Amino acid sequence: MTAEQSNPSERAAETGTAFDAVVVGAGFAGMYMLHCLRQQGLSARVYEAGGDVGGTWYWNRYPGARCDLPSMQYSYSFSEELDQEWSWSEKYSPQPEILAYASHVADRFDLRRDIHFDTSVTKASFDDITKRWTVETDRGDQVTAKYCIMAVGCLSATNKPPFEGLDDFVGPVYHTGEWPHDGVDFSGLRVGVIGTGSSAIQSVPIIAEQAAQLTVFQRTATYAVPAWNEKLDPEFEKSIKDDYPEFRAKARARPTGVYFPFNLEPALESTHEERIAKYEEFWARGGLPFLGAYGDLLFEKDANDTVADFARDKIRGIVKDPAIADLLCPDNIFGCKRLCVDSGYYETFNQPHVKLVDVSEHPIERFTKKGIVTGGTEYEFDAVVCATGFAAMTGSFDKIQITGRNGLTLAEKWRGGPRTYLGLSSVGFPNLFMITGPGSPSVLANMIPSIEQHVDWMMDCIAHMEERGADTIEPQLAYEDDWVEHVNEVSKVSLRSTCSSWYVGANVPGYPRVFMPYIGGFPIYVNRCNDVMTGGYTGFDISGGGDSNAPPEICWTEKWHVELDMEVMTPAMIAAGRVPVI
Ligand code: N01
Repeated sequence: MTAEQSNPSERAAETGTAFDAVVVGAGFAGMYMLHCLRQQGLSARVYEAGGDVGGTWYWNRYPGARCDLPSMQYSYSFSEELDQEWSWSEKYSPQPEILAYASHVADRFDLRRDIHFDTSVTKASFDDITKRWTVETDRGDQVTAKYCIMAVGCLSATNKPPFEGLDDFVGPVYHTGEWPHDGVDFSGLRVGVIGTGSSAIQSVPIIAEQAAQLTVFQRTATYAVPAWNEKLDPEFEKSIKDDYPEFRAKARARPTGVYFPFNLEPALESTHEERIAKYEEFWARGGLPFLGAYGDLLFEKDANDTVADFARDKIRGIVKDPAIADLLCPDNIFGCKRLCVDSGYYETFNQPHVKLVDVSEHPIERFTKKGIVTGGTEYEFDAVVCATGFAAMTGSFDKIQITGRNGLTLAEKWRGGPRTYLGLSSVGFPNLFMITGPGSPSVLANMIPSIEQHVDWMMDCIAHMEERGADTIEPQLAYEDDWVEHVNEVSKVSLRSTCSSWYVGANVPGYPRVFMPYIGGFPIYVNRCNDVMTGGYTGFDISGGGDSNAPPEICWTEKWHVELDMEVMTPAMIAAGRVPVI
């Protein structure tokens, strides 16, 4: 094969270790980024810590793991052919199927040849003279690239509380986010589960089916709405596929990037009877859309109280032992922590071999050889599952020593909380892009369109840079400060900012409490990104290449020219930052 025939990545590899772009992570973000870089004829190397593609879906193989957004929407939209050829088996597809989808995408677009698996990036450093990033890995690779793209995921760095005596425990300890690939058979075992977030809510009913005894340690009770998952109806699938682009466009115009029924009316303007009827209607639909029963649930405490009462009544209606039901009833804001979607979670506690232990007042003291001690009691186990979540949004960045201009590290810069311009990049780190970084809608929107929008924006930006022969792009401090302030201000409007959730970093001891994702609504954010781009990258300094901040001539992301769906937003709501994001 001649040099002309080989692809750009191969040419770079042949000539050394210099790439146009290095991408960290081969989950849905890194995969799409690689595909787009190739489309633009750029050379790229992707590093992935896992043994294959899929990111979060590669690691989170715990029993019951599945998507809690409809699979017809939680999927890539960039290829009409891909949309048409892939079929989901269920409304909310299970983890193995989502991983199979990622694998199919990797095969279909021949992605794996530019991905180095089982390789973790340890360092990324910017050289102000060469204007390039040097990226190092735990396998001794050292490569350089003009662009460094962090596709590290928002919920990837596992949170493992440093329980005293953990190593003394003789049985296995699993984390839901690092589940063994061969699965775990809990048959006949005494199992302890720590945590009651989404991962526990999904896994507890399945573990209970196998285990001889199951004990769940609950620090904070959790609201969960039934999934009512079901096989995907072929007629429904066909109706979507008949005009998938139109359906995707409708979803992009919604505050969460997900299309489902939404009622804008305020709960407080309905009577008690009307509210109960509405909640029953939305409960029967199930899942996260339940939060769309009324438009003010996440903004007015009195409105939230009505839905919280309804949910508690549901728990009490399911759980037979009133004392256990009381323990399972949360007393905090409904939907303040991320709402969970369940299939038989509360019902599990009606089984005689399942126990609930409240550790809200008496935290887990320590592990022993035989089990866990709390409140002066030792609980004996054969195996323990930590469903203790993630160091969200910033944890994956923390794992890499990222050094920008003048030796500034990202960890130092973010010590008081993440600081970005639009969640895309950060002052002091030229040409470093973050896919769904803190300060973008990310975890408060459908992750896959969020990823696609970021990647498309970055590709437009890179094309603009390359056309002009520019060297670097970096946000201006004033714009970054304004954006951080805006993200913070908008979050205060929502009740979501008021509780100890992973959205604010409260689940990891020592983390600063800052509301990290942008809660102002996906399409509003998208339009802001568009305005920045069409304004000639307003708020960014572009160095080299003449008049680099001139408005760009090309913009191949037409699909992101989103008209807001005003059926679910009003101008007054937008002005007040009260856009309902579930
Ligand atoms: O983690 P979590 P997760 N002692 O942080 C408890 C996404 N996801 O993995 O609430 C005792 O929600 C902690 O208690 P508290 C989704 O976005 C999606 O379940 O901090 N308990 C909490 O109960 C989700 O929100 C799906 O008081 C301790 C639990 O551990 C996000 O990932 C499925 C403790 C952690 O809950 C994270 O979910 C799964 C300690 N020392 C996950 N430390 C889908 O369906 C922590 N806890 C798509």
